[in-house]
Amino acid sequence: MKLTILPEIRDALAANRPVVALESTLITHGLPRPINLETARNLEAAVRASGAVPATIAILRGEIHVGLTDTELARLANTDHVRKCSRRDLPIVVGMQADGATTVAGTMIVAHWAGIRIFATGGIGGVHRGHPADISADLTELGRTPITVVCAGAKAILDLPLTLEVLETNGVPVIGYQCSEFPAFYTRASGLPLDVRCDTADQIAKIIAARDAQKLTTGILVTVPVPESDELPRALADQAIAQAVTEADAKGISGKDVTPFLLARVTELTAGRSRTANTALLLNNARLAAQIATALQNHG
Ligand code: PSU
Ligand code: MN
Repeated sequence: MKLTILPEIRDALAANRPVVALESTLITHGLPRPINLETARNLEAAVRASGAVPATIAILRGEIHVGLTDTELARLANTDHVRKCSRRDLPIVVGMQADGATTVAGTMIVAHWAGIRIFATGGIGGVHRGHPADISADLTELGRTPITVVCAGAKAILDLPLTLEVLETNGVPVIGYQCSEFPAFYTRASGLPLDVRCDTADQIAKIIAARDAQKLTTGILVTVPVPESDELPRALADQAIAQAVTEADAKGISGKDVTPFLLARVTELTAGRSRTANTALLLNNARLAAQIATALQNHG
């Protein structure tokens, strides 16, 4: 299988220097233009500023790219109808020579192929509210691919208790970074307890190293609350989410369109306040992922 890996990333991996994978569905389906491109660039810069090499993952005309040039990043951010790629979609986009943006699930798979161990994103997919059979492929992938995903929890557009249950079933350790409750993306807490709290990147690296020594192939989820200064008021977030979920049900939106619809609608309903939170937590997660990737160098 062919991977197109940017030389800088290839060199870093060969020299065992820290690399952080970044997803592309948030660029094509998660954020509107033009802040999608701006955010993608800022995320790469945040990883660099924290001492690691960023690797944004996407499929361009059927080629699997690990790291995008700025021209490629800009093209992806401005292309319509890019396929959202989880596990089932990877053979389709490559076989059809199409463009694909990787979700958390898709990014984990490609990062693992490339030998990258850490990946930063905003929120993971989960179990949808009122639709317990709509379980994101992200949760399945976390159960089978040994990548550590740094996120701000899952948006409360999802059923958070059921999401944690599925992660437990799939054998995924869920770590709170400087927190003891599952963060709810726009808000810092959900009242749902986590498996363990770690206060340093080094502690997280030790858990990753232990998983590897045990030859377990499960992923690890690191959750980091949105910075306090950028948190959304709980009532505003809850109200916008409830309305968006009701609208999605009324419109009969299903399958892979549910998450993009809810994300866009919540942004509208919070009049851009959710955007500040979203950007802040993404940068925060990218920085922590770079610190974990760096700490991992001392733990095999
Ligand atoms: N949650 C967010 N922003 C996002 C996504 C989730 O707050 O952009 C994207 C991620 O790429 C995630 C995907 O992997 O949506 C989950 O989609 P689904 O629920 O269809 O599995
Ligand atoms: Mn789904």
